[in-house]
Amino acid sequence: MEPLSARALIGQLGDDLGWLEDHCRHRPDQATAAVRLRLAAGLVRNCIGPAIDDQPPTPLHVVVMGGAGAGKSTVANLLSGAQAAESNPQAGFTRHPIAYTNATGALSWAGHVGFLGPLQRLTNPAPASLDEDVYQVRRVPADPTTYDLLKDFVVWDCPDMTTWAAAGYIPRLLEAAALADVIVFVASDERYNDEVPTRFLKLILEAGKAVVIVLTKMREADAAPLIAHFQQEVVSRLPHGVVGCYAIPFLTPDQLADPARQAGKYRIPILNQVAVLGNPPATARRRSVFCADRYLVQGLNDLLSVARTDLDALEGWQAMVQTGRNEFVGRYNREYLNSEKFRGFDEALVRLMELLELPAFGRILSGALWVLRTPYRLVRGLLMRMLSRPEAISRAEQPVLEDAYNGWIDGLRKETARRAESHPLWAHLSQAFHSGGLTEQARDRFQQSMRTFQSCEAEEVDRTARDIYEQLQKRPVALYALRGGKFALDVAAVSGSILAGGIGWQDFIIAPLVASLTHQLVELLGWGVVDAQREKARSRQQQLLKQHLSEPMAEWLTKWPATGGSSFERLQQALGRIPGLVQQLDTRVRALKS
Ligand SMILES: Nc1nc2c(ncn2[C@@H]2O[C@H](COP(=O)(O)OP(=O)(O)O)[C@@H](O)[C@H]2O)c(=O)[nH]1
Ligand SMILES: [Mg+2]
Repeated sequence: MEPLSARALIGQLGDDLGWLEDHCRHRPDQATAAVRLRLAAGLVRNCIGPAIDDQPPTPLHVVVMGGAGAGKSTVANLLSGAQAAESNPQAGFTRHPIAYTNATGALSWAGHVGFLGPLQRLTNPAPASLDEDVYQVRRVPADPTTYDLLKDFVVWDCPDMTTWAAAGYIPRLLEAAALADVIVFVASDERYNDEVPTRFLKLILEAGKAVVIVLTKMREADAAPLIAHFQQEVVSRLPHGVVGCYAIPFLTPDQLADPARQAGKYRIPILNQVAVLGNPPATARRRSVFCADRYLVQGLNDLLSVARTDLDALEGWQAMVQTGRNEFVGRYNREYLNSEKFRGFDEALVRLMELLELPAFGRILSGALWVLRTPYRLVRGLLMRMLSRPEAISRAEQPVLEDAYNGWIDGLRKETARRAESHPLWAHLSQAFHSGGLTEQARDRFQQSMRTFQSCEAEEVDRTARDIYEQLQKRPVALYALRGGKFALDVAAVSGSILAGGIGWQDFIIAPLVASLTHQLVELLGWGVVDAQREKARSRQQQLLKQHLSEPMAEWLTKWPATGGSSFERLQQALGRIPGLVQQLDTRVRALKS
C-alpha cells in the first residue's frame, strides 16, 4: 500500500472503521463490536489524528462520563468551576457532548479535519437535550479567585451510558471518550456498579485512557467505606488505568450553585489529580496517543473479527462454488471426455504409416510388399468388422457442457435459497439468482468462456494429431532411418523365412504371412505412439477446460458478492485495507517518539 499523508490516512482509516461499525450496528448480535469499532475510529480521528498531523498538545481534554443521573453535569461544573452545565433530575437529559472551555482560548483544536467524526459543531447556543449528531462548545468566563482548570483543559460533559447498544447517542459519547486525555468516570452511591457503565469503563481502560473515578451522593460518613468497597469490588477487576478514586458526598444547593467556592473541599483534590495527569501537556498527550495506538495495533484482530460471520459466509460461498465446479468438471469427464475417441488421431496414424513407406523407387518395393500383404489386409478387415462392437454413442461436447453448467448453477441457486435466512450474504445471493439477474449474467459469462474454450480446444487437438507425423517429417534423418528400418525388417523377415524353409510352393503362404506380421508389428508401434498422443490430448483438454472455463467461471462466481458496489465488496475492501492503514499509523506514531 502506498504511504498516505497523515490526513489521508486518518480519513481512510476512520472511514473504513466507521463503515465496519455501521455494518455491525445493523446486526443484533454485534452491538459490542460496533461500540469497539466506533471507539477505534474515534481514537484515530480525535486522538492520534491531530498528533500525527503536528497539532499542538494543548488544550488537553478531560471527559466526564457515567450512568444516568450519576452527577456528570454536576461534576463537569465542579471541574470547570461554574454552573455552566445543566444538571437535571431528568434522566438522559444531555444528548450530545458539550465542551466547556475558557472565554478567550482559540478553538483551532475543534477545527482539525475529522474532529469528532460525524458530529457537527453547533454554532448557535442550544440546550444539552438537543438529540442530534452534534457537539457544542460553551465558553466559561475565568474566575481569577479560584483554580482555573480550563487554562489547559477542555472539560466535556457527555450523554448517559445507559445502553450497550451502539445506537442513538451512544456513538456520540464514544466519540468524546476517544478524544479524552483524562476520563472522569462518575458513579453515584446507589448505582455505583451498574452493568452498562461498568462495561464502558472497562472498554475505556482497555483503550488505555487514564481514568479518575468520582463517586457521588453518599453520606459524608459513608465516603471512605464506599471508596474502599468500590476499589475492591469494581476497580480491582478492571484493567489497569484507574489513577484515583474520589468521593463527593451530597452537596447542598449552595454548593451545587457555586461549586468553585462552596465545594472546594471536594473539588481541589480532583482538580489536582487531573492537573497532575496533564503535566506537562506534551507528555500527557503523547501517552494518550501511544495508548490509543497500542489499542489499535494489539486489538486489530479482535476489531476485525466482527466480520467473522461475514467472512465465514463468504468462505462458505467460495466452497460451494468449488464443489459445484468439481462436479461440473467430473461430469464433463464422465459424460464426454473419457469416451471421446479423437477421430483425428486415427487419420494421423494412417498418415504416419504412409510416411513409413518408401518413396520413389522404393515405392515399387513397398508396392510389392503391399501386394504380399493383400490376403492379410482382407482377412484383417473382415475380422475387424466381425469383432468390433457397435460403438457406444458418445455425446457431443456442447450439450454435456451445457448440462453440467446448468447442474452447477442449479445447485448454487437451491443451496443459497436454503440458507437465505441464516445470513444476509445468502439472502443477497438467493435474491440475485431469482430476480437480480445473476443467472443471466452467469450464463453470458459461461457462453463467452465456452466459445474461447472450444476454439482453443479444436486448435489444440488438431495440432497434437498433426504433430504425430509432422514431427517426423521435420526430421528427415530419423524418417529415413525408420523407413529403411521397416523395409529392412520386411525384407529380412520375408527372405529369412524363405531361405529357412527352402524355395517351394509354401513360400506363397509364408512370404505374405511374414510381410503382414512385420507390418502389423510396426502398426502396433504406431498405435502406441498415437495412443500416447491421444492421452496427451485428453489431459491437455482437461487443462484447457480448467484454464478457459471452470476456473474463470468459479472465480467470477466466487467474487460476485464482492462486486458491483455490494456491501460485501465494501466489507472486503475495508478488511483488506485496515491492517495496512493501522500499520502506517503505527509507524507515524512511533516516529513521534524521537
Ligand atoms: N442535592 C444534591 N443533588 C445532586 C447532587 N449531585 C447531583 N444532584 C442532582 O441529581 C440530579 C442529576 O444530576 P446531574 O449532574 O444532572 O446528573 P447527570 O445526569 O449524570 O448529568 C440533578 O438534579 C442534580 O441536581 C448532590 O451532590 N447533591
Ligand atoms: Mg447531565
